[in-house]
This record gives sequence, C-alpha cells and structure tokens, in this order.
Amino acid sequence: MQAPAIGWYPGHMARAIRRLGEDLRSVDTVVEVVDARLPLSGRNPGLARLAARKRLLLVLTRADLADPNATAAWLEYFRARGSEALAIDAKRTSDGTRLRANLCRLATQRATSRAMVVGIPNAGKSTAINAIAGKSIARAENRAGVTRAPQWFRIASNLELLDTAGILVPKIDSPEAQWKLALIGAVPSARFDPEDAIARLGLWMAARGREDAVDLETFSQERGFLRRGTIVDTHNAAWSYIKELNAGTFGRMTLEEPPA
Ligand SMILES: Nc1nc2c(ncn2[C@@H]2O[C@H](COP(=O)(O)OP(=O)(O)OP(=O)(O)O)[C@@H](O)[C@H]2O)c(=O)[nH]1
Ligand SMILES: [Mg+2]
Repeated sequence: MQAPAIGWYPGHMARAIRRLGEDLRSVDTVVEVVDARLPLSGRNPGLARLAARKRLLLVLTRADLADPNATAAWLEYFRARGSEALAIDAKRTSDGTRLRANLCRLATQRATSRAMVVGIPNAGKSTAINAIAGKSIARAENRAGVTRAPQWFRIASNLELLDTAGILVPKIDSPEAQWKLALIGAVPSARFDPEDAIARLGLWMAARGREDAVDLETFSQERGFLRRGTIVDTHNAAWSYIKELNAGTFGRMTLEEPPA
C-alpha cells in the first residue's frame, strides 16, 4: 500500500502552495486544523516553515472521536513545545464559541484580525469555520477535496477567516501513517485498499491488547455483508466499518501517542 506524499489533490500542487504563501501575507493568524486522533502524522511538516512569522493556533478537531486522555496528553505535548493548542468537537456549539473567543482575543488588539484556516484534506477546516461562525456558511462533507478554492468569511466586524483547500497533504513516511491517514478520511477512497487498512488496524489494536480488535470476517458476517447469499463481502464491509469508525460507533480511539 504505497502512495506518493504529494499528488492526490487534483490540480496543480505547486501553484496551490504558492497561492497559499501569497494568502499568508494578508493574515496575522494561522489556524491549523488537525484530527485529534492523529495529531502528528495528520500534520503537514512544511506548514511550520510557511507560517513561521504568524501566530499559530493548533486546533485538534474531532475530539469527540478521540480518547480524552490521549487528547489531554497531546495538548500538553504541544503546549510544552510553545504551541497554542486547543481541542474541539466542531459539532458542539460551546466548542465553537470557545474557539471564536480565542481568535477574538487577538482581534481586540487590532482593528480586524484575519486568520487562515489550513490543514490536510478532510481535517475539518470548513466545519471548524462553521463552528466559529455558529452557523453553516462553508461547505463541509466527509470526503477529501470538498473545498476547492480559498474563500473569505466575515465572522464578526473584527474577525475574518479564510477557508482553504486541503492542499497541504500529510507526509506519508511509513505504511503505518498511510493506513491511519486513510482511516481518518485524509486519503481519497480510490487511493487505498479498505480491507488492508482494516486488517492493519485489527493487528494494531490486538498488539495493544484490545479485546475489541476488529476482525473483518466476523464483522462482515455479523452485519450480513454477503454476496449471492453466502460469500462474505469483506470489501463492502470494510467501507462500512470505516464509516462507522468515523461516526463513533465503536467508541473513542486515538491512533498515535505523543513521542516520549
Ligand atoms: N465527529 C466530528 N466530525 C467532524 C468534526 N469536525 C469535522 N467533522 C466532520 O469531518 C468531515 C469533513 O469536514 P470538512 O469541514 O468538510 O473538512 P475540510 O478540512 O474542510 O475538508 P476539505 O475541504 O475537503 O479539505 C465532515 O463530515 C464533518 O462533519 C468534529 O469535531 N467531530
Ligand atoms: Mg473544506
């Protein structure tokens, strides 16, 4: 299961990154959205350099799907390294309000604060903007590549947000990063094998002594994924498992721990 680190996103990556650099000049803040279940592998390693002279606020989103203890450990990890970080469930109004208050803190010192929301594909950038706005203004869907072009949103008289396309792809430097990114929805579905990703997740869970380690064969049978009545349809079952995993059906799970 191999995929290049760059090249999933249709269009011209180099031009898009140049454009991001241009947009950066007009903002004072960068809001980096990253899935709380994969806070390190789910980041683009080049962003820190791109945003070096800006205020950077790291937002761990989908905290509702992540292990709360792991999220607390990750927040501590980032804060200990001097990063401003907070965790949100973007579907909770109170979390959106908290994030907005955080951004407006900076705005009170300036006439208007302009922040750019960045992150890997499907990280939850547009949903975070909707949470901050308290209403649905940016298009959000559960697949990579929904936002195609940068778009400004005026949130308040002193706060403007720029939604961006998920052009900052993560660095896939191991098969482990690949299947984990695939499971959280950061890899387009045509670019990975769902059965392989689930098999690897099952092994990973079993290695951690988890009794709920996924076994695709059993899951397929339990859910009635059969072809012509008898053959187990593990392919469609794998897609179904991934969907349920991201809906929180199997509980909360974080896929990587902070480095010791
Ligand atoms: N459970 C949960 N789902 C979330 C959260 N934030 C975002 N999502 C879901 O994640 C999916 C992707 O969200 P988007 O906001 O479209 O992601 P994006 O980063 O804008 O994606 P692209 O524009 O395609 O790069 C949507 O189905 C959201 O409902 C969260 O905090 N919790
Ligand atoms: Mg988007």
